[in-house]
This record gives sequence, C-alpha cells and structure tokens, in this order.
Amino acid sequence: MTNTFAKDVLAGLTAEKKYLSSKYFYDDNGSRIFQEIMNMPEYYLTDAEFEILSMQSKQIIDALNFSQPFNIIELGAGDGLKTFKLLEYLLNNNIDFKYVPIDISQEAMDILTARLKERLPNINIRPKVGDYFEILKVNKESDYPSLLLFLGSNIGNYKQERAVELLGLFNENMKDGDKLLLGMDLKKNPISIHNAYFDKHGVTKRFNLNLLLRINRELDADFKIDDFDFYCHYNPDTGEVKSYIVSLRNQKVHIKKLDAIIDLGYGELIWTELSKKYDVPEIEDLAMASNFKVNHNFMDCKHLFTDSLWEK
Ligand code: AVI
Repeated sequence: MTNTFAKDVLAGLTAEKKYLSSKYFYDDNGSRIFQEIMNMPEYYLTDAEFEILSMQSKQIIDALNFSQPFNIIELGAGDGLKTFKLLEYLLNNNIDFKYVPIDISQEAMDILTARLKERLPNINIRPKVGDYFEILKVNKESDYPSLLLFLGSNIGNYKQERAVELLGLFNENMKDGDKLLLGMDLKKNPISIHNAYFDKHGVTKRFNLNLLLRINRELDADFKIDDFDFYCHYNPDTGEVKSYIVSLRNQKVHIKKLDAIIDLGYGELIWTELSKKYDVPEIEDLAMASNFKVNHNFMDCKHLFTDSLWEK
C-alpha cells in the first residue's frame, strides 16, 4: 500500500479506540463544507479573526518593528481572503512587502491569486504550492525580515506534543527577528463553543460524515452514511473540543482497497478531530515550549479569539 491516506485509514479503523485524522476532511467537497462552516453565525472564529485583522492592522504592523521591504508568508492560506484587510492596509500605506501564500492545493492558490490581483492590483504576490518547510528553508536565506502567518486556529487541531513539534520547526526555519502571528481560539462561555461545533443545522455533522464518503470513493468501501451520526463534546477544564463519528448499529464495513472488514459496535466512536481552546497562560507556555516569546495578543473586542504575535 503506497498511499498514506490508505495506511492511516487502516491504522485508525483497526486501532483499539478507532480514529481518523481531521487532516483528511479537506477533499474538494470537504473544503466546500468548511467554507459553509466559516459562514455560519455560530462559528464565531472567522468573524472574530476578521475583526482583529481589519481593526488592528496598524498595531500589528507597528509591533513587527520591521525594516522595509519585508515578506509575509502565510502557511495554509487556502483560497480564502483571511488576510485581505491586512494586505489592503499595507498597500494603502505604501509599505513595501511581498506576500507569499503557501498551500498544498494548486487550485486554492490559483483562486486566491486571481482574487487578490483583482482586488489589490498592486500587490506583489508569489504563491507557492508544496511542503511548508521546503519553502521556509529557502526563505531563511532571504535578506529581508519575514512575518509568518498561521491563522484560523489551525494550531488547535494538533495535540500538544505535535503542536510543539510543528511550532519548533517553524522556529528553526525563521531568522533572528522574524515573527509569527498565530491564530488561536480562546476559552470562553462553554455554550458558545458547544454551539459553534454542534451546530443545529448539522453542517459540522456533514463535514465529519463526508470523510466516510471519501473513504467509500477513494478506497472502495461501503460505509452506509445513515448508519452513522456525529457527536462532539467541549471540556472546559482542558479546553478541548473532541469530535466523533458514531456507529448507530452493530455493523461490518468492507474496505475493498485495504482488503479489510471493519467491525463497528452499536454506539462505537471514531474520534475525528481535536479543536483546542487556550487561555493566555497556556499561550505563554506553548510559546515557551517551542522557543518563542509572546510579543502581544491581538484580540477582538469580545475577547473570543487572539492573533498572538510571537518572536524568537
Ligand atoms: C480548521 N480548524 C481550525 C477548524 C476548527 O475549528 O477546529 C475545523 C472545524 N471543525 C469543525 N468546525 C470547524
């Protein structure tokens, strides 16, 4: 078996406690459902981060203390326009910078580049498709300072050890003086978090069950979607939202390409996603564990979310 998706699905579905990684949510259909999630009023994260980047562009750029020109490198930029307001601020103020969005999807980069060039014709944009670290290694040789962006609470989808490992790798690939702006969701009234992930229209349920459809299609399996449900739970003590697919009956699923029959019991869970929420001391600890110092936490007016500025 050559393909890592196949290997990971087999490992996850034959484990004592079944799991599937949320990184596999994002096929074309999953990416579209994620756009729907970001447009839901319950999913406050998107609007909160948009507010930060719109209202505090000046403060963020001032805090960088960069000489010009500089680079803005966005990791996992997708086809969205999260950073539009920040980029617009820079152009309106004649600040000299180059924008380097990075993503694994060529299509996403093409869409983003076309949209930005249309809306900000003067932008100096150099999209890159591929592995973050290969691109960051090259950037380390740049003569100019760089701001790395890892927005949208993406870090929250990594377990603590993996988050430290990833941030440590960012750190190693940054020059002295480079900075990282990290989008992190904050602990808050647990009901708001519950509603953002257990939405009443079932969009997040569709997002999770789409993973079973992907396995059916790509690995020739016979998951019957109606025999599965979605459950998620926020634990305010740990700040962790954990999401699961639930088997609604005793059933066997045949995954032909894996030559595997998976037994699922009534009520059995397949863990799909972690979405971690932080408080300020935890942000300080995470920064320290990955060799960074927190420069400033830029928060929206309701303190739902932070874009946390870190330096080496
Ligand atoms: C991409 N990631 C930060 C989202 C989150 O909030 O964990 C994915 C998501 N899962 C359910 N809703 C949104």
